[in-house]
Amino acid sequence: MPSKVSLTRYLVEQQRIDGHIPSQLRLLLEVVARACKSISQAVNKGALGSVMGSAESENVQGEIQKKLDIIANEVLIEANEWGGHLAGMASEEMEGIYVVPNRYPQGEYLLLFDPLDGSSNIDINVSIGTIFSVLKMPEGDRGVDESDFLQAGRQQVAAGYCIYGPQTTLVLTVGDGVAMFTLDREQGSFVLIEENVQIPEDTKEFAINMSNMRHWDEPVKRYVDELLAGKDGPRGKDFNMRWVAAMVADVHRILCRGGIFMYPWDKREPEKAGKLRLMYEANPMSWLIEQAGGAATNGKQRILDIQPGKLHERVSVILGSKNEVERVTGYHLGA
Ligand code: AFP
Repeated sequence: MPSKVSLTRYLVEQQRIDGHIPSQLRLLLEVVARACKSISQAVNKGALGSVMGSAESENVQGEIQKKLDIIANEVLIEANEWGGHLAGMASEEMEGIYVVPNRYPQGEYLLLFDPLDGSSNIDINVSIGTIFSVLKMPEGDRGVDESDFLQAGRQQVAAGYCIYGPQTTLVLTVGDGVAMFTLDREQGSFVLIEENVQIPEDTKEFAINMSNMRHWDEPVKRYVDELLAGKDGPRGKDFNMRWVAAMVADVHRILCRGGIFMYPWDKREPEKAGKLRLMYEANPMSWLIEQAGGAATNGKQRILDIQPGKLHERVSVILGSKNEVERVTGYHLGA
């Protein structure tokens, strides 16, 4: 490809040359990217745009919503509802699904998103992001309902995120590897910065919220203890730790230089499978990670094979450099 390739051109080539995506999906991804551009502008304005702080509401997970959570959700709904590519949407911030009103043309795709991941970082000017996942409506289905969304992650047809950090970067897979595009604010377009992103199989960097250590399950404790033991321990090398408290930023670091990210099940709320959401966070991120040569499990099973039972299902997440993920998974399976 030539030196400066826009997202539009990349998608057209995916459609035309490689035959990977139908035109409706290409147009849908362009709309998602445009919405991310608007969210990026709102994020950049910060206090100058009156977008900081909490709204006086809770989302379906019982978490206090930030003003930007609500703004980002509205931007994504409004940008996508009339384009004719979608049948419905589901968001971490909304209790039920959003069916595209019948005054607009109906499409064959379903869009799921976490409009603003890492909300606790908004007010302190640290990276946050939008995560999205695209599924196809089941064949022959007439009329959208929640059950149409309950598809395993391996059935995604596109997935990605947009990180709002020092740069705004959109990371995408349509099942043909992972590509990264940085927003060129002067041109107003996303420009390809890397194709065929690959995660090293080994790493010396891990990401986990260590304050939960006393609540972890035995296999996670064993694994992290071994990392902490460093050069003199069973792993024979020193490990470094990072935790941004925004999955989007931790996963972005792993796609850039490897590492392992864990938000495992723990004993704080044992009835919950984990903290992170399967459909809005774990599935899109797991597909990106696998497409970049990494692995993603819930400790026992490949995340992309989990059959969701409900829209807001939670899951334990272990993803990143392949050999490390296999090791922790092995500990869970008793190896
Ligand atoms: P928020 O969007 O509610 O801030 O949650 C972010 C998140 O779901 C995920 O992006 C982080 O990895 C994780 O929560 C951080 O959780 P802790 O605050 O428990 O470390």
